[in-house]
Amino acid sequence: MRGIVVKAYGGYYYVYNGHEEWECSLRGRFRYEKQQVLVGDRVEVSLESGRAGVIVNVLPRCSLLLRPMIANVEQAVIVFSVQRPKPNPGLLDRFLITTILNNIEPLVCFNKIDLAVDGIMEFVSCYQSFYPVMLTSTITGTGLERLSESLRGKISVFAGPSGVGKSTILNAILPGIKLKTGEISKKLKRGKHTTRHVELIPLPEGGLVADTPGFSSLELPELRPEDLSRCFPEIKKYTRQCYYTGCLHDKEPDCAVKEAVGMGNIAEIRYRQYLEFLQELKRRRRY
Ligand SMILES: Nc1nc2c(ncn2[C@@H]2O[C@H](COP(=O)(O)OP(=O)(O)OP(=O)(O)O)[C@@H](O)[C@H]2O)c(=O)[nH]1
Ligand SMILES: [Mg+2]
Ligand SMILES: [Zn+2]
Repeated sequence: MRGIVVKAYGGYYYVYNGHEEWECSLRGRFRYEKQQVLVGDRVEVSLESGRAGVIVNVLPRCSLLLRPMIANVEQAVIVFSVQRPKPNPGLLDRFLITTILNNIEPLVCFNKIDLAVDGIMEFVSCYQSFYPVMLTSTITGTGLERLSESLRGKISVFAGPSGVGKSTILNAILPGIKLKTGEISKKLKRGKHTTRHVELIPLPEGGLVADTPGFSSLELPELRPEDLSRCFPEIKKYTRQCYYTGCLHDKEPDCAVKEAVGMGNIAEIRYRQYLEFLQELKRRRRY
């Protein structure tokens, strides 16, 4: 039988074949070879009685998300709330870069739009032209149906800072699921890291989705400074028109990217974020 590992704990791997779940152990050789079996891995199982089995083979991975460790993720729903907590643009851009470099499709979800404040749509629109963006509220129900449709048939993860409403959204769109959610701490206006373990949940109309614990910082992946512009679709569009090949769009003259920023064709805030990451990658290189 073939299936996907949907959760792992206590030394057992739970393998879902599209209909039912099997409790599996690992064949010895995986332990010698130190090959890790991860949630999301497609595996071959030799069946034993009573819905138990042994994982005998792990098929090659299409993608690997490191935090949390999940294999074969196709889509990352990157959730930020428009308020409580306020979005952190730098962190959103870090999530986007990580996703793109891991061959995972990003979908940006701005949640809690029932709390929307002035100016937020301007921020949202920086992303709307270049990434799929959805606006949702679990209070009014806005956008939940569309979001649910975009999960169909894929392996998705919900990622984003703590307290933005990832688990609440999943509870609203998954019938019969009750993930733990947390109150926002009044003092810190932050979440309290309610979600802790990783599990892929089967969707009624096909596909799997994982809720993940929120985090508030994210290292940029291994990346050469000259490759950073590939991770900003709106910047990438202009790079071939720069005078210098290998232009980093910082201090160089005749830079088409800086020109586009000046004309308002690239959002200032995204360009400034690009420069900040560029410095970070250059510093890293010096050590
Ligand atoms: N106003 C408003 N509050 C929401 C909305 N969605 C979720 N919340 C609230 O936000 C708080 C945090 O929600 P969670 O779902 O626990 O957040 P999370 O992203 O899963 O947080 P972690 O598991 O810690 O990463 C809860 O009090 C929810 O009721 C929304 O659309 N509007
Ligand atoms: Mg949660
Ligand atoms: Zn340039």
